[in-house]
Amino acid sequence: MAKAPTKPVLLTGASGALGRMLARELSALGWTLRLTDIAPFPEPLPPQASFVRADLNDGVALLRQAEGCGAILHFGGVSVEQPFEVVMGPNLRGLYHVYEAARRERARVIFASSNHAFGFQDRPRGNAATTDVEAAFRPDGYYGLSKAYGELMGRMYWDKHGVENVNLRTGSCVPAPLEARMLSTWLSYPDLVSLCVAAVTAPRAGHCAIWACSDNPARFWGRDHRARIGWQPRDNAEAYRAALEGKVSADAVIERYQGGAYTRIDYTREGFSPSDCFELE
Ligand code: 15L
Repeated sequence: MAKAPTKPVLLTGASGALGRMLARELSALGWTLRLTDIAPFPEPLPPQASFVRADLNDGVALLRQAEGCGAILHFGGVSVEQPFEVVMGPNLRGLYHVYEAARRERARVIFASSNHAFGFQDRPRGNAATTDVEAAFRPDGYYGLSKAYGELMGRMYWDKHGVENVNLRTGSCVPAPLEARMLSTWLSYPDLVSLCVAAVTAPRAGHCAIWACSDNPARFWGRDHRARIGWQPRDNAEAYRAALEGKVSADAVIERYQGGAYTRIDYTREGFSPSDCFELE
């Protein structure tokens, strides 16, 4: 593993499942962490970590938290599909606050983007990983749309202000896959940790995007910028195949698209059979 960063690293969303896991694992690697979340940190603080409770809507709090930091791991905000009004504050305004703090500190942003920014991309047929890094955003709801906005914000802050950013297009980051779709989308905890380490410590990142799933033979996603930061996942979901491959829904929309069940939430494009509407893409 790379040497610990010389400057502190700010982790937003620290009280969530991924935030707590990252806080524990990165601290064990000797990193100095500033942790923040709107919710209290529910565990004893890891060594060399401090925690401040803050709302992403509070730009001044973010600026204070980021002071002296070399990187911001941005895992905060709404992490599932919600109405626009719920998503807007943390995921749109909050992201602006993160980027302004990064701009002031000349810090790199590692953004927890999501596969749901591409949720209406078709699943590939067979086992071909066909969706490349340049694929069009096809958000499957307001949450996915906020992630597309976040990636585009990274594009703009790199082009205009030279703020480096690595966009992690996260699949399903859970301890073990739970359904057939996750044979494609699963990202193991150890692979997320190594991805964050690579994203923070790579000498140069510019603006780049990584399909953040483990080395799953059934993954949907192809080429990305992982070589730039030197990341290679080690785990894969195949050991779960026998238990999970029958765990599919009976819904043609859910099974057709990469975003799975998120595509069905508030879906009102009725009156088309799936094959009709797909001809008009
Ligand atoms: C995500 O982006 C969500 O944060 C997570 O809760 C899962 O739904 C995951 O995507 C997924 O697609 O499985």
